[in-house]
Formats: sequence, C-alpha cells, structure tokens
Amino acid sequence: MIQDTNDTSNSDIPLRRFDNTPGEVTAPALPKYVFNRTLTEMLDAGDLTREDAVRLLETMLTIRRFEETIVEIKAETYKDPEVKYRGASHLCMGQEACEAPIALVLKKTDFIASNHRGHGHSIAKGTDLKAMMAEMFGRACGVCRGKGGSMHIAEFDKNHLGANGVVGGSFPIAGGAGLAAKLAGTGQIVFCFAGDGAMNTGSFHESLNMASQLHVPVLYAIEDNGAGMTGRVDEVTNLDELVRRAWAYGIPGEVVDGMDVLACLDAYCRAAARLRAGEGPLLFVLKTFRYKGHSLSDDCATYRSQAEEAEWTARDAIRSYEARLLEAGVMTEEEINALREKVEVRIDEAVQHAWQAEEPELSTLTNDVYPASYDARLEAIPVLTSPSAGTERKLTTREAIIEALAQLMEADERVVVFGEDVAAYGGAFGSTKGLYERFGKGRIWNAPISENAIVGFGLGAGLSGLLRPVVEIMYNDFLAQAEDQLQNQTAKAHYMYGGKALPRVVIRTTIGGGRGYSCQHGQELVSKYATIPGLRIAVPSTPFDAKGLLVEAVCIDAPVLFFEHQLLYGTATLGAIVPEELYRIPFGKAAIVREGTDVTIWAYSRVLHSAHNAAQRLERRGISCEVIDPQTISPLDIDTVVASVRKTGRLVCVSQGTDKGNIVHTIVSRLLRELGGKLTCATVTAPDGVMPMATNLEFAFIPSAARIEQAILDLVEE
Ligand SMILES: Cc1ncc(C[n+]2csc(CCOP(=O)(O)OP(=O)(O)O)c2C)c(N)n1
Repeated sequence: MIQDTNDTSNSDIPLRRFDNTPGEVTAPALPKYVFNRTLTEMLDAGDLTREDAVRLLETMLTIRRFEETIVEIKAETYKDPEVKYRGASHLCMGQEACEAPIALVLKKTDFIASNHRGHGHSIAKGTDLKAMMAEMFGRACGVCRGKGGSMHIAEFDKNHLGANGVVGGSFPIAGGAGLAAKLAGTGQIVFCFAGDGAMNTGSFHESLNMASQLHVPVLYAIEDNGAGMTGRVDEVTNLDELVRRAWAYGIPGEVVDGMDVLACLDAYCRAAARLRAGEGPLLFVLKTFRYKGHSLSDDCATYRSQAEEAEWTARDAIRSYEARLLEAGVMTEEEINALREKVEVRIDEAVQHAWQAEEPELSTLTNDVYPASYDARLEAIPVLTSPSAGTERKLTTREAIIEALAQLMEADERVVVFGEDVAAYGGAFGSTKGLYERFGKGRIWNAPISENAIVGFGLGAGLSGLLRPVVEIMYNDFLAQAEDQLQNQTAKAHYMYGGKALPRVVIRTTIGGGRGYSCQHGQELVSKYATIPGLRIAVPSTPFDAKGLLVEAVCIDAPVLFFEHQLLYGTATLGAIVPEELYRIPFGKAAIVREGTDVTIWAYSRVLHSAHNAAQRLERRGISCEVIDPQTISPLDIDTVVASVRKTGRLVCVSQGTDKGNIVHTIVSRLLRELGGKLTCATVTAPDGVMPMATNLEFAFIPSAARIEQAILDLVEE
C-alpha cells in the first residue's frame, strides 16, 4: 500500500525474518447470501424510499425491454418491420438485478467500467437511451459517434469509462480510475463489472493484486452467470466458489444473490460505504443467469440443460421484485403495467430516433484516432527546438530524463510515476534515481511485475482526467505482456469511445542490444508498435531531445510510447546541452542534425549516432551527408525528408529493428510516392533474425556505422 508520506529513509524497510515454526496458513470464511430483509423492512427503516423502490423496477424494465427489442428486431418480429439491426448482441437479460442498483448507489461523479455484456450497466449509470440506441445502430449521433457500437458504450460526461470488447479489459482501467480518485482525494469510487470467465484472465490477477497493493476504492463486481462463452465455471476452474480468489489478493469477498435486486442493492450500498471510507477494494461474486446465449447465435445447448434454465428463470429478478412491490403496497398491478408501457414507449422512441438518424460521414472514418487536445495547465511550458544561445550545461540522457520528470512532478501534482523498481532503487537503468527521495511514496512507487496492469492502471488514471501518469516498462521486449492494455485499450480508447476519451498516459520503455543480453532483452520494437494507430511514439536520440520530448509527451492528451535506448543513458555527446528550465519539443517535426548535400540519412535513437559517425567519416572522403532525426515515429514527419532528398537526390534509412515490416520501408514508399517514383535509396536494418548473445554475432546483427557508411558509398558509386 502506498503511504502518502515523504519518509523515504531506509529505516522503514521491514525485517523479513526466518521463522519456521510449524503451523497452518488459514483462510477466512467469506460471507455468502447474507441479505435477508423484506422490502417493507427496508422502507420502514428508511434504507430505501418508495420512489427509489419504483426506480429500481423501472431501471430493470428498461434494461430488459431495451434488449428484448434488439432480439425482436433481429428476429424480424419487431412492431416496425422496416427496422434492421446489425452488430453485436451480447445480452444481459436475466442479470438486471446486478445492474439496476447502480442507478441508486453511485453518484454521477463515480466511475463505472463495464464489459461486452454492458447494456444494463450503461442504462443504470444513466446513459442517454436515444444516444445509446443510436450507437447500437452505428449512427453519428450515437454516444460514441457510431465508432464503438454495442460493446463499447461509454459516456465520459457521466464517468462511464466504457464497455469493453476484450474479456477482462476493464479490470486495470477501473483500478487506475480508483487510483486517480484516491490520489486526487476526490472521494469518487469505482464499480467494475465483469463476468465469471473474465476472472481467469491475466488482467484479473494482475489488477486485483495491484488494486489491493494500492488500496484503491474499487468494487470488482463479477456477474457469475455460470459460464464464459460456453465454458462452464466448473469446467474451466477447479474452485467451488470463485470468490475464494479474494483471499488470494488480501481483499474482502462476498457471494451475493444476483437474482435479488434488493440483495444487490444492499451489497452495493455496503461496498460504496466501505470504498468511500477509504478501506480498499472488494470482490463480490453475484450469482446470476444469462437468459440468452453468449450471443443470439448460441442456443446454450452445449453447456446447460433445460432443467437449469427452468430453475433460474423461475427466480426471475423482475417478476420476483414486482411481487415484493405489490406485497409491500408500493405499487399496484395497474401501476406496474403502466410503468411497463411507459418503458416500452421510451424504447420505441429510441429505436425510431436511432433508425432514422444519419450514419457517420465517410469523411469521419479516421477522425479521432489521436486526441488533438493539449493540457491547459501545462500549455505555458515554452517550446524549444534547440538550446538558446548561451546555454552551456551538459547532461547525459539519463540526467535529462530525471530532470524532466522531477520538474514535471514539481510543476504538477497530477504527474505520478510507477513501474517495476522505479522507487528507491531508481529504475533498472537509473532513470528515475532520486525522485523517490524527493517526492515520496505518494508520487512514485514500485509496481508489481505486472506489465498489463502497469499500463492499464496508467490508462485508467489518465482516462479519469485526474492524473497524468508516467509508467515504466523495463524493456520494450516486455511490452508483449501488456499487449491488451496497450494496443486494444490505450491505443483505441479515443476512437472507439467517439473521440471523448482522453487516454493520457506516457509509457516509457527501453531499447536494448549491444550489451550481450540476447534474445528477450535485446530487441528494438519501434516498428512493431508503429503499426498500431492511436499511439504516439517518441524515439529520442539526445539528452536535449529526451527532456523536451518527454515533457511534450506528458502535456499532450494522446497516449505516448516513449522509447529510450539503454546505451544512450550515459552518453553526453550529440545534443548534450540541456536547458535547466522546463521546455517541450513538439511531436512530428524532424530535426536536421547535420546539414549536407549528397545523401540524406534518416535514423533515430542510437543508430542516429552511428549515422552521424558515418557522416563524419564520409566527409573526409568528400561525401556530404544530411542527417535527419525524426524524433517521433508517430506523428511521422515526411516533409522534412522529402525536402532534404529533393536537395541531395539520395536517401539511406537506418533502424536497429529487424528488416521485415520495418518503418524504414514505409519511409521509402512514402518518398517514392512524393517524388513520383524516382528515388535512389537504401535501407540499413538488422537481419530478420533474433538478437544473439555472442559478441561477434551481436555486433554483426546491430546496424553499425560501418554498414551505414558502406550503404552510402554503394549509393554514391551507383
Ligand atoms: C480476451 C478475450 N478472449 C475471448 C473473447 C471472446 N469472448 C467474448 S465474451 C466471452 C465470454 C466471457 O465470459 P464471461 O466473462 O463469463 O462473461 P459473460 O459473457 O458470461 O457475461 C468470450 C470468450 C474476448 N472477447 N476477449
């Protein structure tokens, strides 16, 4: 758990004693179905008003009718036969009791995160019905402007952080929002909804551990409907009760009757009170039943019997609650029928609104892939493209990065740093050294070895609008562990949520190679990540660039993948003069590192230095090279390269990455297009292999200054 203190002396390191006294590791009993009150008792005790009791029914009826309508439209039995629906149909019919109480328990400012079966969560959080239905139909006026559809309903104005098409995808995002609310001290809480199947994803395990470590105000509410897509809980796990996993993460767990809306209401009220009191996360498993199959094409025959269906539907949450409302004298039969009719009219209006609405303009096809906005508080930081005259101080890249982080943390309390070993140790490469001593555990802390949760908590914290997290992934090879949160969530959030989500997170990582660390610690994966739209990618080559680009990364509202080269941390050669004040370098503008007339060399990160060395050697042979450093791979500045090649007539593109699919080939093809198919060019990359350990092989693998020099000589002599 993070302490919000500045006491970072190592006197507080706990002593890990060796104690082999025989004994037992015991597990606490976990509560199960503890609710046993009547509606009348709740009304009499003032725990529920009559209006709210009716609202619960109205919310359940709205969820049910919303989905019945989709079923009818798909089956062509809907009252208006003209209306057609295409798109996902993961229906939560049967699970309404787990969802409706959101409407009563959460404030508008509280957060929810949901899953692919999320219509109920969205309706209960107050998502506009017409805009939601329009989203189902892929309309421009949909909540996500027709970009997300059923599986991505979100409403950021109401702190609905989004439904999610990737099973388990919301666990870390919810945790990050909780972290942000906790650190910002806003008092907001988070409810995260997912299915039983999602409990078997890595995201679940990483997230619950991290949520517990950070003591975040998040309820993980599992709607256990007995199966994943078709895999039964008793088939894919070896647990009698999934809630046992709460104990494994050191958090309270409880089993709740998910077919009883009052039991769910009671559980959520207790959860909310605990979360608001700052007592840390919870895991509830709500036993419920999904009336329809995974989707409408699944008839459930392979994984459940008719007897099972009959047993659960006999406990239908809506019918049983209506009976309680009648019994308690809250509503009459006529009032219930009138409410049903009112709900049906509203849904029909939403359908007509959606059906008649316009599809998005084709011109919006790639709108909102990247947020264009900028942090208003940090905008005043001046832009620099080179140090001002008179600046002489030299820093290494490592020092420049530490300084950028320190100054950002000083300037803005929303900037927090977390990752593996980044605190007292200062990071695997020393690039956060000293920050822990200066800012304390509340601003920089060690994360568990959970790359997916590190990125996902960063994303959730950024999406909340409350923090500007900078997270560290030790080696770019380990980004593979974070692939879902990186490429399915972070990169897509802005687009799939209709341009309304701002995934403000900076993911710093390192490029290896040249240190004998071989296959799994030595890759250069810039080109791989450059294929993912939605991520901004920075590749600083010098200390000056590292500081300015990192500051810019924290200021822009787009997610940034920030590649630092391990062998550049200690260097203070090219671009080593670094101004003391905060400054930023805008993304998407390449720097001309060296001017020349015969050949243009395009290179980034460490091979930029090799290219520069090659250029110096070639100068002695009378060949003048212009060296261009793109600084960012996304956005990619092609204009500067075109202008240079128009002057020099030749291009050599260099990357430390392997050849197939390398970004250098994109540069060449873009140049060919721009220059009408006439281009004298070469590329220098690593071979399509795996980084070896042996020194001679490793040096043969990584593009060297000599190889760059030879490529240029070959071109010039052609
Ligand atoms: C990571 C991932 N794997 C597989 C799928 C395909 N899929 C969609 S829903 C689903 C079942 C999810 O089960 P559960 O979490 O229990 O939720 P339920 O659908 O039962 O509500 C599967 C396997 C997916 N969307 N994402």
